[in-house]
Amino acid sequence: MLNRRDLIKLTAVGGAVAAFPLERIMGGGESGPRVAAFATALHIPPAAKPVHQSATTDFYFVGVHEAEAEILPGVKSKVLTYDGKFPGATIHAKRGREVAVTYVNAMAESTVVHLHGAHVAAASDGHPTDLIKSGDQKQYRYPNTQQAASLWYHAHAHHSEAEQVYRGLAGMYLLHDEAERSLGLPEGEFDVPLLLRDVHIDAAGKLVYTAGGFEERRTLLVNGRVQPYFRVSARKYRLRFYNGSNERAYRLRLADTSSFQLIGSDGGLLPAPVTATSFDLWPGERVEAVIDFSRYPVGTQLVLFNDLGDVESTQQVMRFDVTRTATDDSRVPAVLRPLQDLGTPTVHREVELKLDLQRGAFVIDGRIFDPARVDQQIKLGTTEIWTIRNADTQPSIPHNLHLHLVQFQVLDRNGKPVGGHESGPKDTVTIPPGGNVRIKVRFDGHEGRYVYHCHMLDHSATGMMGQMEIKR
Ligand SMILES: [Cu+2]
Repeated sequence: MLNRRDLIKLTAVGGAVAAFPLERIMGGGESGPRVAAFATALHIPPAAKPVHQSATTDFYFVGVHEAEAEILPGVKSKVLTYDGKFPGATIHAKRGREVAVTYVNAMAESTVVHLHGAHVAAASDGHPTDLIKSGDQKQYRYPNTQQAASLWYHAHAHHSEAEQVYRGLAGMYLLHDEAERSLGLPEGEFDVPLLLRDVHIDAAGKLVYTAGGFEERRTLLVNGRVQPYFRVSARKYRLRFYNGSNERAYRLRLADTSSFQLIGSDGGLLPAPVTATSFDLWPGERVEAVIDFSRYPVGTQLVLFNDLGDVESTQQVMRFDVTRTATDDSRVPAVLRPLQDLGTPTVHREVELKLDLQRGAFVIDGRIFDPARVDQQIKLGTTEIWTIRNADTQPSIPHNLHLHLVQFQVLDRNGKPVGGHESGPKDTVTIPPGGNVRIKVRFDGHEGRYVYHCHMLDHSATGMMGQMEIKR
């Protein structure tokens, strides 16, 4: 990662005049308060309750407003929330049954809500310029025609998405289906979503947001609480890891480096479970793992480590405390869900991600996002290969591209096939500095304008976003 000194050096060498101060993009180095790790129980966001259910649709009504949350024990923090909850309530959807959510914006600023990973009509996608202004409301309709997946909803108004998500506007959305249920995976209380993120919080509980200030965000939260402990039974759990951080990547492993099974990715189940001892989780990504705690005696405490952290507060994510024995009739079958056949690619595109030091913005193909411009004209029903290049070697900056509307397949990274959770359906993929990734993607089902952008939200907020228009 780039440090401040490198950047100052670069800026001096390039003689660049930044429209957006670079120290605001790249951040500084101070740290937040030290809070004792594992002092708080894991919080599991409540299930959202529909206000009405018709024959076809579950209706939800959600206020978007400022509220207080207890992030540091005994301290109230001002946050932005969906219905006062940090993070938002978890929406449970069933494949084939529509969900309609009306968001009422009671904040002073505009917002947009995007359901990340969802296959939805453009009018409900949460385009970054499709604003819900202060005092207004908007209903989004989600058809839930895609396979079961760990989706999430979050703020997406252009320029303010990074700060609004940072301040709390994010929640999880679990789409279930019968095919998945029939597999016998752990379910109910043994199926647990875990939203990981970092924050820069001062001793008074104030969330400090500086665009690009990732180096100062040295407190890790899981479902809104600092480094919690989670009391588990000695049995299998399905854990759905979400990376809701603006910029931080995680390399997660158990303290004893024992193995577990990866079963899912952004867009749902992998074709088959993959045994692993660690996995990487980049902003916007989801990884599902089944961990079997039955191999541990009651009384065991097992820390989940982030090997990309550099101090204790960013290395220790949470702790599993095995507190009781349990029966377990769940299983992880050898076959989960075959990958969808995306067809034969007929179009090849290239996309380049880069920091533009002259303009002080992150750009795609040399351009800052402009909603009036269409960057990719796409014919409905085509299968394409996109080669995504990350040109940021000096300074060295990772990026991770997210495409709205679709789930794609990652063909290779720097010419080598990918594995692990990247063998499943994906909507967000990381591209290392100087590297390239090829994806295969089919544009089907919906026409209209959608965006693709870096999911390091501090990057997209400056303009690292493009627009694709899908037409018949
Ligand atoms: Cu980026």
